Amino acid sequence: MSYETAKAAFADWGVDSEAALEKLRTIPISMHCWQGDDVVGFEQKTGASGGGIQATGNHPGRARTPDELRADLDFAYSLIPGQHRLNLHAMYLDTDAAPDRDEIEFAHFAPWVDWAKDQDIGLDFNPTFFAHAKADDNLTLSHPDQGIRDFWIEHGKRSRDIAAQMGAALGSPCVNNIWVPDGYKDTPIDRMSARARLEGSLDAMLAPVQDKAQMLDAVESKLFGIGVEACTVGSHEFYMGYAIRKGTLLCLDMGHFHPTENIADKLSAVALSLDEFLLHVSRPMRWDSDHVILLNDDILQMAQELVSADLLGRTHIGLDFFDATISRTAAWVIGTRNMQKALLRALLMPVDQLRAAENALDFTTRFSVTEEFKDMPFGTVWAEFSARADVPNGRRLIGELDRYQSEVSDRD
Ligand code: RNT
Ligand code: ZN
Repeated sequence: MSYETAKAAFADWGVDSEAALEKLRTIPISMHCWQGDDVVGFEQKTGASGGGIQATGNHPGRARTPDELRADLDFAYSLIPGQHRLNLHAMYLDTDAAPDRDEIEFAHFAPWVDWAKDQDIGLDFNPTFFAHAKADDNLTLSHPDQGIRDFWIEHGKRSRDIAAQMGAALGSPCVNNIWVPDGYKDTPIDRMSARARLEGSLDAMLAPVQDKAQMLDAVESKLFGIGVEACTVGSHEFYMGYAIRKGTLLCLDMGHFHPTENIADKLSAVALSLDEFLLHVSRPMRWDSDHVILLNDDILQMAQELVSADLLGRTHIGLDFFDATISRTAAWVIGTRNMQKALLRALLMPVDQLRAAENALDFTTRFSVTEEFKDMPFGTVWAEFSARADVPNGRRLIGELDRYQSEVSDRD
């Protein structure tokens, strides 16, 4: 089918496919650096990431150096239509110095900023509160020991400064997302004190005022992690309250809720109390397994909610998955494109018609239009979108992914 035919088919439903393409072009997706190297980072140490998160698999091609990771990213971005962002973690510093977490500085990330400038890519940032001797007990900002808390508070403050400098250098606010693994394997006796300590540490970290044109603070909740099954100190209720009181962004990770909870449903609920959010788009399978996102119902519903509730302007879309059993660059490319495809489908829905039906309690029309729309030629519009961006699809795309994977397969 030609794009013109598809365009006419959508127009028949009152949907403007040109407007959808134009809108999609402007939506940046923050691609996470950690899919490229299984959440290892470039500190002078090796080993598991800890903190209850785990990349599994040993597919060849893991990026071992910042240069390899940037090469992999350049390749991935070349196959993703549009202009996107990179989400860096503090442990991905690029320097010969070996600063501890409480010693990191903007200079340690300068090569990333230079690269981002060259590629016209915005940067987001994360302090790293795991994979460190002082986080071995899965307690950081809520640790009973003031000295350990202070160490992590300093790391968090420095991360905020680095994020602000990145935002200033690139002319685009850098979202600095705070996630700590803190929790207990077995039922704690004093959750209250742990949460009060976390709150106190966050207050200290967030006390220095930063310019919102340069950086935005976000906080990420979690239900449980491996090793902290009984209690996560920074639970959803904890951070929702905190974000509302302090005016930070709230980060909703799709893997951080009970599997039957629907993140798409949460967006409008929190949107009434918060200005902006960060999404960690992920795919939990039975637990927070961080599988690569598919173009499945969860992602489609999320995209639809962002469009129909008019939340795109208040939402920073970040990805958070890591699979080491498949080509890491293919995971990035296919996962990020899936997010874009979901947004495109949402932008091509006859939202006004569906809303009018719902308001008139005509649930039959809402049902039948939604189902009939599943046969619309979304793929043809996507092909047009990628063709305009000079990005391949289908067998050509897979050929490119295979070619690059075979080039990096002799690493390690
Ligand atoms: C962990 C959180 C967190 C991490 C990254 C690496 O459960 O989802 O966002 O995945 O910070
Ligand atoms: Zn996350």
